[in-house]
Amino acid sequence: MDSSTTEQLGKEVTEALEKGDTAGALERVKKCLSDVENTPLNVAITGESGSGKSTFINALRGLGDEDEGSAQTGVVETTMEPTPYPHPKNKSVTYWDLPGTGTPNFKAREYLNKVQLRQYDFFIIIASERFKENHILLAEEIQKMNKKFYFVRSKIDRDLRDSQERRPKTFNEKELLEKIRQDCVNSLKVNLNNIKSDSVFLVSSFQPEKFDFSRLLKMFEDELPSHKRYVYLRALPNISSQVIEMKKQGLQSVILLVMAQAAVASIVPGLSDLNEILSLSYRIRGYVECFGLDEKSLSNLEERSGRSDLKHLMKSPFVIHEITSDLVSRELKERNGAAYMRLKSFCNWIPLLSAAVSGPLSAGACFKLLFSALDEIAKDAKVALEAAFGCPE
Ligand SMILES: Nc1nc2c(ncn2[C@@H]2O[C@H](COP(=O)(O)OP(=O)(O)O)[C@@H](O)[C@H]2O)c(=O)[nH]1
Ligand SMILES: [Mg+2]
Repeated sequence: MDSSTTEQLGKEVTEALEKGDTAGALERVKKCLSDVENTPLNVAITGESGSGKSTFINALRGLGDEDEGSAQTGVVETTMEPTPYPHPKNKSVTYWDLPGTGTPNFKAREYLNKVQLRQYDFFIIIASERFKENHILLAEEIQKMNKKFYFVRSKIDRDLRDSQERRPKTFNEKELLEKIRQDCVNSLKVNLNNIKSDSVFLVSSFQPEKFDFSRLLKMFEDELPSHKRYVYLRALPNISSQVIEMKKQGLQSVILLVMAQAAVASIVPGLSDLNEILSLSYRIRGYVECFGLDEKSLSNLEERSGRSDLKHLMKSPFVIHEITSDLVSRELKERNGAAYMRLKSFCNWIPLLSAAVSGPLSAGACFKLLFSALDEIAKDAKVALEAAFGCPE
């Protein structure tokens, strides 16, 4: 969310409030929130058949090969149409598996027309070996259309394993990675002279917590237009502390809008239960799912990592217990102390004062609850990740 969005919103809400149109002001905030949360993001993944596109898409969606809704991998591509894979928990984000680029007489322009280049926000060009002429032709055409592309060199785990098996005495992981990176850059440099060594990302979709996967995700974030950032961040796989932190900050930026909604709602006559208006339980449940700490995701993580104790390491009540509105109300009270209780009973006692007194306090209380819940859920996510895979940065 950028400052022009919030400035524009501030102006509209002020205008509505000056006219005494509190319901209208509330509508504006709600619409802004809904726009931020539902902006579509379409990412295209292209490369030769067999290069690892489908597996990479699964990794981006936080799915393993056998998970429900995962893209089929290791199969010969038969379709010539782009296949959409919506994010399992975030329907605004869609990854598109584009048809293979490896055909002889490949025509980049025709290919891009066929797959409707315009609908994508950016492109990922994957190769499991060196980049070839077709990849470069594609990149040049994408560049002409003023769209961004990123080069991903996949299956790095396989390169490392092969080399270690064949040359166990001289094997040096760092040197090998550097060599692969340089090879890729050299093959691209022939035509794309602004390619730098950090423009190629070495990834393993089997071990996204390693190599350049996190750096790639950070690069997308840095280069996305700000109105698309929130949906993007929400959809990220929880592969490293860095990604979890990025995600937390993205989610925090929207709490400010929720807070604005709470503040406006508190002066709209007749609205009093902010917990309900702001769908606090729903939001906090969203955080837990977003960080992969819901029952099912945690079980999956335990299975993948061979650790059976991850659930016991969790501290947030929202991760440990089912998130009911009772739990949320209890936490709201606990986290905001006795003052909240006193004012609340005061408001019940004099209904006319309800909006004036409980409003701002409740808005503040809801804000505090969302902020602290997000913070502790993100912390639990880091603990789970660290326990599962060591300590990926
Ligand atoms: N070792 C390793 N194998 C991979 C990786 N990504 C994909 N593969 C394997 O490469 C084969 C082709 O992958 P797939 O995703 O179906 O490629 P696509 O045809 O481009 O969609 C499958 O057997 C995958 O399991 C990876 O990061 N590491
Ligand atoms: Mg495929």
